[in-house]
Amino acid sequence: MILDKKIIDQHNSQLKDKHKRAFDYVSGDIAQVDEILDKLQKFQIAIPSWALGTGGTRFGRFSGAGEPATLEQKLEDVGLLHALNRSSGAISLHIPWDIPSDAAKIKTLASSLDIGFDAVNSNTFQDQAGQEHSYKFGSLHHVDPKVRQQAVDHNIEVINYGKAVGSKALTVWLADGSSFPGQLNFREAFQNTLSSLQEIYKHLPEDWKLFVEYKAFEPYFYSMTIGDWGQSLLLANKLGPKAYTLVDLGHHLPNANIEQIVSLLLMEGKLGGFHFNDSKYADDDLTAGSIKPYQLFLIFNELIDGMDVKGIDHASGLGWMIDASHNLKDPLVDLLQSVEAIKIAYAQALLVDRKALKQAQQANDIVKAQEILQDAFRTDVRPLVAEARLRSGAALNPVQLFNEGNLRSKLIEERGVNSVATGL
Ligand code: AOS
Ligand code: ZN
Ligand code: ZN
Repeated sequence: MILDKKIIDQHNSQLKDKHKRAFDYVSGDIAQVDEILDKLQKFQIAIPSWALGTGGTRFGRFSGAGEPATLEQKLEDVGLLHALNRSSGAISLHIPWDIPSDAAKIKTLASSLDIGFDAVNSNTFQDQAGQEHSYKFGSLHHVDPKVRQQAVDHNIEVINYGKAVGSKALTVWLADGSSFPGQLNFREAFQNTLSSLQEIYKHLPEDWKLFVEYKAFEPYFYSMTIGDWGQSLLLANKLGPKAYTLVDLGHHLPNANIEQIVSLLLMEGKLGGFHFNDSKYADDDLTAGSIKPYQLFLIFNELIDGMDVKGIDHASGLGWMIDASHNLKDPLVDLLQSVEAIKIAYAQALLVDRKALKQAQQANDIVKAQEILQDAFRTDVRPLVAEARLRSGAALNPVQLFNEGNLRSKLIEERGVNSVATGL
């Protein structure tokens, strides 16, 4: 491990006094501060294997140096993030990019780093070498039953890899859609998708969940066969109790009210997983909270409200994950920033005075309601998030430590400049 506990302690003792002043200042006015810190310590956000390397754009890819070239190295990267923030305790694998050929070895390595395995992801949006049928015109929705069967078989294979490492969920995201009117019969495409998913669902272990991800457009620009939360929910309801909708924040048409969507999905007991990221236009996969932090806060505000009404555990009740792609920043730094932004939004939402908000709503006191929300949003909760990290043995300022500890240079020393991650 390139990050010694001693280095973390040293870093923390340097920042200790400044942190204490900031923490005392903000916590002085918060009655339930220990309860909030406890929740912050428990809250974990899974890291997708494909975000550990530099992503590309349509126009090119400028790989960073010292990227993880193997699954073992990807686990080590997540282990490093987790050591820095104690909030990234799981990795989400993507098949075929991350095949755990020796599952026992991979599990041992993961547990030595104190990380678990989040949802496994299938890939029917690319053709793999030696594959019999092409996904050029889709996978689970395809007009040809042989192509559908091949895609179903792949998903079953992914479940088996997931079982081997101890995952408990399968995420299905389909690049199935059409770019021209008339290309597809919508009803047939939907029915084909449903029957393919039903086949996959049959192979899901008892204690597993199936997450159905939707996306408004891209790679196809006229229609997507699972294009919005309505279509995903329709499928999840028809599939059964183990199927849920997965919300990726970047998969909506511009200005969609995502907080309203998550609130209703939660109400229906059908909100399963999350792909956190941020965007200005669509599926930009930018750092969480980098463009619309107020939206992220409003989403958490609805999540907490809904989870508390239903008695759902904040830390484990839903699948929290980042889905990002970095082509300018160091991917690890970017992930640290995303986790931080998510925890900040969570902490702010925990501060909302829910009783007072309810009263304001009942009295149609709009001004009061806005004041309550914005009062929480404008509280600087960074010292709370830092204190939770300190109590968990992590770094007070993970990004600073990553840079000052020259952690990327150490990874380059180990792996070489030209080490490039597999993935998109
Ligand atoms: C694609 O737009 C989606 O967000 C998916 O979750 C996808 O599977 C992921 O980006 C990995 O390829
Ligand atoms: Zn996603
Ligand atoms: Zn996406």
